[in-house]
Amino acid sequence: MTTYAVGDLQGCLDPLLCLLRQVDFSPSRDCLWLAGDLVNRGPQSLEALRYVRELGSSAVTVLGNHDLHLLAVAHNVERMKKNDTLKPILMADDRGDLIDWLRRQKLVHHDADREVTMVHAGIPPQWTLTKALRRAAEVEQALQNDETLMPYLDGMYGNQPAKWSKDLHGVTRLRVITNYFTRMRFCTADGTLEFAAKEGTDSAPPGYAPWFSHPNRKMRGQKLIFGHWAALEGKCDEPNVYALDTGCVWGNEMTLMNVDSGELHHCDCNEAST
Ligand SMILES: [Mn+2]
Repeated sequence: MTTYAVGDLQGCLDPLLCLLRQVDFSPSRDCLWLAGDLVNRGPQSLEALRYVRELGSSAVTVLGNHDLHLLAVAHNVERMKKNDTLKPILMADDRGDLIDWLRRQKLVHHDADREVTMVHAGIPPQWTLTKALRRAAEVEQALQNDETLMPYLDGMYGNQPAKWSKDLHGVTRLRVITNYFTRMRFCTADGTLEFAAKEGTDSAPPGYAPWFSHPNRKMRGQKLIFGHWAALEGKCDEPNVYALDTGCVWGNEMTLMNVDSGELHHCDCNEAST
């Protein structure tokens, strides 16, 4: 039994299937972790969502910003944006099952045996693993409860407040947690977020740094897998932190990591889709 982790699919299923063939992945034997953003921008969002759902307990998914956006659009809380490729999901016969499955996925996954954690964007410097799991559970509960789902989705969008405080409550509190786990790239040492910069680590605004590079980061040294930040091109100098989004949907490649051995496999996304 081997555990693999893959970066953002963003509606690219063929490159994933190409990678799974490369490693002879078997759903009855192996496990696939997905670092979120299964859907949007790419051509096969519906197919990707169906594929991962059908893997059942052989797959572990954490939610990304695009997955949450799909939930908001499907519940009529937000409109589709110009470049969204979510329509086939919304028109599908099994739309209800797919959306319901998506809202039951986690924001942070921790494997205690392997001592590895996975999240879509990152974990802010000021949070320990215990804190992160507790905060993630708050959002997971809000998503899964019929009474809180709509207020949560409705209050989810926005860049403020830029920093966590334990005194925050309601949808504002859930928004900051969501922004850390699903949208963060740069922050200050105390976890103040900045969303304008989206390029590589060189594009840090003054006073800010990549979330993983702060020397006082509480989870420093612990193994952490993330996606979301395609401009890193899979490069992350921080020991034990693995950047798996290598920009497949932008014509680069998709990366699959053997979580047990650390071995990386790549698929050229232009080749896979022709
Ligand atoms: Mn993302």
